Amino acid sequence: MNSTPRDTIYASVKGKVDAFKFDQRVVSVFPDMIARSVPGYQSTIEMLPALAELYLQRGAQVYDLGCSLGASALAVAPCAAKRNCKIIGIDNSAAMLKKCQQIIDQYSHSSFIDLLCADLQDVEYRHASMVIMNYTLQFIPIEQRLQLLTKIQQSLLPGGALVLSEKITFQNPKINRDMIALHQAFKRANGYSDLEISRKRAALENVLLPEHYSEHQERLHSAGFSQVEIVCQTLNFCTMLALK
Ligand code: GEK
Repeated sequence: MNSTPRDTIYASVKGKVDAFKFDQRVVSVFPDMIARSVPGYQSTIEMLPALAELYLQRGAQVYDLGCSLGASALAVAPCAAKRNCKIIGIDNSAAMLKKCQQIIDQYSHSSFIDLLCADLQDVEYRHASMVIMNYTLQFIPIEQRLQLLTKIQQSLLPGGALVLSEKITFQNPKINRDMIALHQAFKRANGYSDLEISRKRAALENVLLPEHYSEHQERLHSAGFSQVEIVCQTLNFCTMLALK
């Protein structure tokens, strides 16, 4: 799968579970954690070069919001280099960004990527042709999401696009329960124990706040996006495309 250290953060039975934080402990196992926890993560990253070919405009900026270790930024970097676009990766975890810089420095397109340690809500976005927000909006308090998405929409040039990936919920209670069970089966198949699954769920309670697709769709339209579609979905994780 990958050669990074294995995520065993929630394997221990000891102690109470603290709220999930993107700290050094998470950074050191992050590629393994996200690959084994998020169904469709790899496909989402693999789709980005083709999306970049469609939406990157010469000389415009690309944002990777909640860039973590730079997987999304690196996926669009070859296209950004070709079209002379600057990619700005933003994350508010200093530990993530330090490791992200080390990873990016190993790639030939690293000069096209700048990293910024900041809260997404405090940044002034400008001259963007593509904004990527993969599994990050879910960590922003729900009542602050519209303001952030409106700022992002306003920063996009005509023809610009937002790629938004999120964990989602389902309106029908049985389907919702079944999707959660299928997600747990995915994690179990990837080697997480029932203990690890339940401790991680407790850590993410009130930290990761998923919403139904229709709530995203409505909010994206309220933020000014003209078109909103799902481009791919695996169980309770989906990637939406919103056009200016
Ligand atoms: C990937 N996109 O590999 N401001 C800035 N960063 C934030 C904020 C905030 N308010 N809240 C959370 N983050 C990546 C994966 S992970 C998703 C994204 C996950 C950052 C946080 O520090 C973390 O690095 C990232 O958003 C979310 O494609 O772990 O489920």
